[in-house]
Amino acid sequence: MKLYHDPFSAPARAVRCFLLDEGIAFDEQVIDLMSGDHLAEGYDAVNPNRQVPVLVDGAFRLTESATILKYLADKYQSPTYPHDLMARARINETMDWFNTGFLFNFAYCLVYTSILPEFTTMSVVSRSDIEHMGAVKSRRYLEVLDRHMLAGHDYLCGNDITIADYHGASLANMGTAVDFDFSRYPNVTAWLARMADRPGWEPSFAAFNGFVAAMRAEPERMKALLAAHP
Ligand SMILES: N[C@@H](CCC(=O)N[C@@H](CS)C(=O)NCC(=O)O)C(=O)O
Repeated sequence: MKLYHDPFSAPARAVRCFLLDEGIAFDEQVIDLMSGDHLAEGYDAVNPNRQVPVLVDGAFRLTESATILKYLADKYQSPTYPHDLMARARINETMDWFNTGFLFNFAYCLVYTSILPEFTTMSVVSRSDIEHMGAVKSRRYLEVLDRHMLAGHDYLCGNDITIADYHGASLANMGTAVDFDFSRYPNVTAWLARMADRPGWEPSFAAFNGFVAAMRAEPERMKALLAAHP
């Protein structure tokens, strides 16, 4: 089984962290997005979307992180994706929630507007509209996450960790790239700290944390570096 990933991809970090936590053996290949490895001839045969992560299991190939997590949890009978109908529906609902509204508003409108060249090079008018949407709408999603989804228990779907936590925490953690202040959301803060204690977290997030530290130390150099990416 082989994982194609880039340590700078949040969905890829979620999958890699899960594989390491579960002690599942896998081969890996870094597809360096900054160098344009995903645009290289031949990578479209691995993933026609030219994205990471990709999981290849024999002749079988998956290209969506949430589906990869579900597949791995089922294949290895992990308790992080229980078979009980309602427990599973709650996990699916949580992952859909992160992949739709949360991802769009928090990642695209709030985080990416500050770091990704596709956004930072936009005209100031359109960019500020998007940033406004990111700030306002993300607040609502984070309140739901904090006051409902994480209220009264340690993980998203109860007191036991599930694949939804790997998926959601990796997406929410992207806020560190823009120094997002989570202190208004104490349950989210505690949950992210809990996830950061997982054994697979440090090896999966180290490179991204290094990038965040470099962004803080040398923002202009890092922005130029990102702007040069293909
Ligand atoms: N829905 C996909 C999203 C994958 C995705 O957006 N990957 C990004 C990195 S975070 C990528 O490979 N981007 C390269 C590109 O789109 O050119 C998933 O959850 O796996």
